[in-house]
Amino acid sequence: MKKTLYFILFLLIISCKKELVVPPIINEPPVVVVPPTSPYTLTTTVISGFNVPNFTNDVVAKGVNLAISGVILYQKDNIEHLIIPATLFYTYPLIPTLHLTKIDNNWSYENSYSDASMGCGRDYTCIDTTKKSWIFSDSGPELDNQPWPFGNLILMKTEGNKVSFSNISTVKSYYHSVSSGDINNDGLIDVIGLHMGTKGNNYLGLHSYTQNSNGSFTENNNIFDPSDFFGGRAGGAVLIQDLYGDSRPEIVRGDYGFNSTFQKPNDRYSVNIFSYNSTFGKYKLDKDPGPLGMFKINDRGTTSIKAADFNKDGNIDLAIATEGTNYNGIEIWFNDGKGNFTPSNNKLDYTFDQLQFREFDIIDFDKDGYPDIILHGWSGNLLKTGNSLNINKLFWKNNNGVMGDYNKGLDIPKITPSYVKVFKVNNKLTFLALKGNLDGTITINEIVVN
Ligand SMILES: [Ca+2]
Ligand SMILES: [Ca+2]
Ligand SMILES: [Ca+2]
Ligand SMILES: [Ca+2]
Repeated sequence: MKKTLYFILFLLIISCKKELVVPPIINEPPVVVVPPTSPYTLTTTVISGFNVPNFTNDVVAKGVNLAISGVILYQKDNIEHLIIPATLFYTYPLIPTLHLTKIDNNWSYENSYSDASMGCGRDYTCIDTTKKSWIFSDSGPELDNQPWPFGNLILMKTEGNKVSFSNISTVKSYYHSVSSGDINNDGLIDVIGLHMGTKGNNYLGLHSYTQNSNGSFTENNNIFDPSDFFGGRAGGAVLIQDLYGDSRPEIVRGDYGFNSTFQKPNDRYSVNIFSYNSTFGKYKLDKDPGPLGMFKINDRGTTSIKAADFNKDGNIDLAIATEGTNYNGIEIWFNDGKGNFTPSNNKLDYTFDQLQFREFDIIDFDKDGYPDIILHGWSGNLLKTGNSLNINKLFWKNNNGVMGDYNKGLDIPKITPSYVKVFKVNNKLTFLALKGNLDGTITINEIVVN
């Protein structure tokens, strides 16, 4: 009897043990291998089979490779447009502007335009973001041992897969910068071209063109007050932007270096802000803060000014790019809300062997609400190492109002373009890395950030 009990107990233990060793049922998820997401998509296309009348392949290549400042990439009606104001800088004849299009994912050469031949397309501004109309500023070529012929402000319109050009300026000038805004408050976008020398009247270095209802432009320099035309003040860049949060935009002019042949040291300033004065019915010099920040050094000249509220205090600030002897950099100037701008410690500076750029764009690339900066670079050992292109160095990230480095994983191997510019295409951050080749072909690298 006792043995039977033990046996039953034994069986119970065994069965318990058996139950214990039954593996639990686990619903394991199916194994999914997630490939690492590349931070970018690179598409390289070589455009061939075209020629620019009267120019040899090597000259076309040179024109493409020096065009940096004036090159634009944009999209309208599912067509991408690449405009290259081919630039030779120092020689005649001027090379025509080139137009390439990307339709159904295929890049092709569209045309060349001798009516938009530029000595150097220095700058551009979009005057109609829907119709995609732009104005380029051309400084003209810098010829050796002869007077410089200067250039024009050139309007470009987009229609289907075509573009057309027309000159809007009345006198040839060394147009170094251009900006757009409604300066006379009639609802039409106007433009101001900043020149560094002109065949006409100087007008503070600022030539204003107001837009007419039929889309043409009329020179209108009486928006300024002649009593503000004093000193030998040169300018390098212009920005039309509402800085005070009222109904009228202000006009900002950035200083350009010191030239003892026509200036006195006390002509040095930094930025001048002209604001609309309703008593005078004109734009008056409103802020003249003197040579502060990087402008303390005499050779510093403004290459580009853009505006955004970098510290998100509700007041629009300035980002000012300057160049000088073996130097290029940007300084952020904060606005106290009354248009008093002060240089901040948010500074970026490079020697030419490190990184060379002239222009930049303000883009909130990480979408955190703080505006960031991306440089348009063409040389320097931080940007180009061996056969790779380190685009990370072009990013200047805003961390809650403090600018700093950023690594977006855009160190791209086996790519040797002449320069890199950033654009928003299809609402995606797109770097355009271009190269003109000696055989007359053009290599287009589109780097879309994922
Ligand atoms: Ca207007
Ligand atoms: Ca204003
Ligand atoms: Ca601010
Ligand atoms: Ca940001």
